[in-house]
Amino acid sequence: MKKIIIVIGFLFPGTILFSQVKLPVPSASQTASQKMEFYLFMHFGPNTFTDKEWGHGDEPEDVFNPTQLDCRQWARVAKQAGAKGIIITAKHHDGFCLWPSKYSVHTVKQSKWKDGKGDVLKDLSKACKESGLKFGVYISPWDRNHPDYGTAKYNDVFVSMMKELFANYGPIWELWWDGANGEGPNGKKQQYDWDRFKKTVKSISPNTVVFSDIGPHIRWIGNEQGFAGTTNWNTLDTIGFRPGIGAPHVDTLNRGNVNGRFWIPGECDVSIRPGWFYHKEEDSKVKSPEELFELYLKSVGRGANLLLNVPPDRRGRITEYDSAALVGFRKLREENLSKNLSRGGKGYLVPHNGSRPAPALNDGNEKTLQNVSSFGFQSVGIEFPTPQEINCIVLKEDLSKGQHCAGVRLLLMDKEHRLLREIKATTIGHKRIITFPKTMVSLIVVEITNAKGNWVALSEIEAYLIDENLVEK
Ligand code: FUL
Ligand code: CA
Repeated sequence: MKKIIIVIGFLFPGTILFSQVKLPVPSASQTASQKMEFYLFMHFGPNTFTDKEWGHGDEPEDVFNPTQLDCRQWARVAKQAGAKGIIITAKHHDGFCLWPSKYSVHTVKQSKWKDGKGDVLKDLSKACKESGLKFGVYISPWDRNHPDYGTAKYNDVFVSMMKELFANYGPIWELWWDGANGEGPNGKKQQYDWDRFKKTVKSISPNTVVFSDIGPHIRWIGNEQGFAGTTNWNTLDTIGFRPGIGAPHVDTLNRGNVNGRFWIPGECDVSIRPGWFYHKEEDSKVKSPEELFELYLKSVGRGANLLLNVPPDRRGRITEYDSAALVGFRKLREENLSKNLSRGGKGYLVPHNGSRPAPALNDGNEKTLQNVSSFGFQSVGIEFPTPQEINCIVLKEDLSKGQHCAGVRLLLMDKEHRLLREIKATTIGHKRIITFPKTMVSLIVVEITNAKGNWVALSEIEAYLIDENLVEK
C-alpha cells in the first residue's frame, strides 16, 4: 500500500500533498475538556482541620466539622474566576469520604458534622449544576484508613466507591486518580487493578475524562508548579507504564511524545497557596493575580489545561484572600486578552503564486480553518491597515485530525516589510500564547517550519497588547 502511494505521489505530487497523515485524535469528550482550559481543584477534608497535607487515616471522624459549609459560595467564586468546573477531593490519602459511603466507616456519616447527615458531594454537585459548572471528583486509590487496603478486596471497595459516586452524584465530567501508593493501616501496599478501574468507569460513564499520571484521557504535566513544556505534544506512549512510580519520566510527561500512540493531553495542577489543603498561616501566601496570569501563560498558553487548587477553610468557605486573587486574575485576562487586534487586520495566505485573502485566520471563529503547507512554500499572516503595537500573539491549531505543528516561525515586519522581530516556537496545540517586548508592526507572517504531515490547520492568529509586566519572563 505504502509503495503504491509513493508511486502515485511521484507521478501526481498533488495526491500526497492533499492527503494528510493519520495521527491519534481526541475523542469528543477530550475535545470538550480541552476547550474548558481552566477549572478549580478543591482539597478539603480532615487535613483542613488538623493542618496536615497527608493525613494518617487515624484521625477521629469528628475532626471534620465545618461550621458554615457553603458549596454555593464555592461555585460563585469559581464562576467569578471564569473557571469552568470544580474537582473535589471526595477521598484523599487519609481515606475519609466526603460522602456517606456504604463501603467505609470513615466518612461524613460518622462525623458530628450535621449529626452525620451531611454530604459534601451532594451539596457541591448540586451547586455546580445550578451554576452551569462541570463537576469532577478526585478519589485517591491510596487509602491509609481502609482495613482492606493492601488486600485484593480493596480493589472491590475502590470499584464500589466509584460506582456509588457515579450513581449518586453524576454526571461526573472528570475523575482524578493520583498516583501515590503508600502503605495502608496494616503496613501493606496495594496492587492497584488499574485495568479494572478503567473498565469500570468506561462501562458506567463512557464520557468521563479520566486523569492519572498517564491518562487514559488526560495526563499529569510532570510537576506541581503549573507549567507545561514549551514543546507540548498531546500524544503519549503508555504501553508498559503505570501511574505513580511506573510512569514515564516527568520530562516526558511535561512534553508528551512527538510520535506518541495515544491522545492524552496534559493538565497542570497547581495550588493558589503553598499547600494543597487550607492552612491559616498561608493566608498571606496566596498567589497574586499577576502570578496566576503567569501560570495561565505557562499552562493554557502552552496547550495544556490549568487545574488551579483553591482550598476551602475550616468554615467550609473560600477565603476572601483567595477569591480576591481569583477575581483579579479574571480581570487581568479580560483586560489584556479581550481586544484581539487581528480582527482589524487582513488575514492572508501567500501560496507559491501570490497572495490571497484568508479570512478564516482572523474571523474570531475557531471553526473556520486555514491550512498552511508544512513544506515552507506557503506562509500566512495578518496585515494591518495602520501599524499596531503588540506584544502577544495567540496561535490556535485545529486538533480534530491530530496535532501537526512541530515548528513555527513568526516574522514581525514594518510597512516596508523589513524584519523587526523573529520568534520561533515548536508545538501550537489547542492554544499557544507567545509574548515578547512591545513591537510596532504592520505585518505578522506565520511560517510552518516543521510539521507532522503535509499541513497545519490554523483556526486563528490573534494579536494583543498586554500590560508589559505580564510579558512572560
Ligand atoms: C498528589 C497528592 O499526594 C497531594 O496530596 C495532592 O493531592 C496532589 C494534587 O496530588 O498526588
Ligand atoms: Ca477562524
